[in-house]
Amino acid sequence: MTAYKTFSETDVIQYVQELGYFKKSQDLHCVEMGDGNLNLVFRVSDAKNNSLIVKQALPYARCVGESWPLTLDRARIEAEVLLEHFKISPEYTVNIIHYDAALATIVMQDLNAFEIMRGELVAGKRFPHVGRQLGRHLAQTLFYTSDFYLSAKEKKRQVARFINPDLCQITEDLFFTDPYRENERNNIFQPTETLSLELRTDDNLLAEVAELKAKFLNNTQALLHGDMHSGSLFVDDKTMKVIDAEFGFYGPMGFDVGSPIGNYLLNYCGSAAKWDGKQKANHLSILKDITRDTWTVFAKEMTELMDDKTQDLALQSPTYQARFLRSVFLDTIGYAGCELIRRTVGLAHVSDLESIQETNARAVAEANAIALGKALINKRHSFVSIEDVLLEAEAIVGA
Ligand code: SR1
Ligand code: MG
Repeated sequence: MTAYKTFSETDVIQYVQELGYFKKSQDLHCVEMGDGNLNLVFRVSDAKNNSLIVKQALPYARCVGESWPLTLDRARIEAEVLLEHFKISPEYTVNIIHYDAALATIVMQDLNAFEIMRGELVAGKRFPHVGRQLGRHLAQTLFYTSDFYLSAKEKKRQVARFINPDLCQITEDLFFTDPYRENERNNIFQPTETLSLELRTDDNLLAEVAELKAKFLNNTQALLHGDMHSGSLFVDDKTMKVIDAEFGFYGPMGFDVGSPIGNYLLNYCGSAAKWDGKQKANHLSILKDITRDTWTVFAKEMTELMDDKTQDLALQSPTYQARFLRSVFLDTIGYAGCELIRRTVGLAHVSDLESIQETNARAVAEANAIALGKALINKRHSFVSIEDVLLEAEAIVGA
């Protein structure tokens, strides 16, 4: 077994040649282009621009440094989650070509014809197909990895295979704990400080967040991607591909459905504060459509799959299935609300808010993200449909 070492660009060229993806005689070009929080990401290409991506996990969190050690097993988890999801939803999942647990490397398809969705949304581009496609991808990947479809024994085997304590702890801390407490990891924009302090004394909010965290800790409903924000989605004008599944584990379905919705709404808050007139109205309208489509397509396909394909006799009860979908809806809205708050006052910020140059506009965007996050968490039990979420966004942020 090859011992772990952190790759340089030269190492990557040698590595892909040894694996046989490029001939040893070929002149290759390699560049490290990772801009995420955790890993190295290399693009290696030949003179004809045939290319591959090599991703390597570092033994620590890249955004913080060696003081935050992190398991290399996340590369195995990422590769295996993406391979499982690819089997179920190949159209919408990046193609993993090879992975090496000891070197913590993954070789994958280069999606260089695509763009990361977050940057595109921040630039005001439109992707009307993404909501429908993501809704379908979520229904398929979550249903086929759940107790509705797998035998109880196989499901337990899969739960064990995808135990991911280090990466889950990041989410447990950054999503549900730190934003509601004093913690040196929090990153608070000065004008937002008063609002962030109010979060810490809101007893009802703290209880609702505790409930969502307990469900995240305990509820092994399906094999989640675990970090389905708009930086994990590659898009072009026709389709989308999901990448970056190192936070994958067996958890509550609503976490994977709520994360992208929280990110569309973060963009909603940012766009409403920095634009006006037609540009603002058109972009907010597209974001509402994507939010609506993600949930409604997910719910429709999940309902059909539960109805047609459920293997477990007890879980075939239509009344149970309707109750189950309602509980996923409530979780989805709650986790979307947590995402709005943690991306505003926690460690990991997003360019949807942070790239706003004008201080007052950014302060308004952040205040709205916190207010909308709180409303989604606190009021979710009174929401009947996704339209209630959109009405709440319009009432707090504008339309
Ligand atoms: C230290 S990791 C910070 C964030 O980046 C990842 O993409 C996850 O969203 C995590 O919470
Ligand atoms: Mg990531």
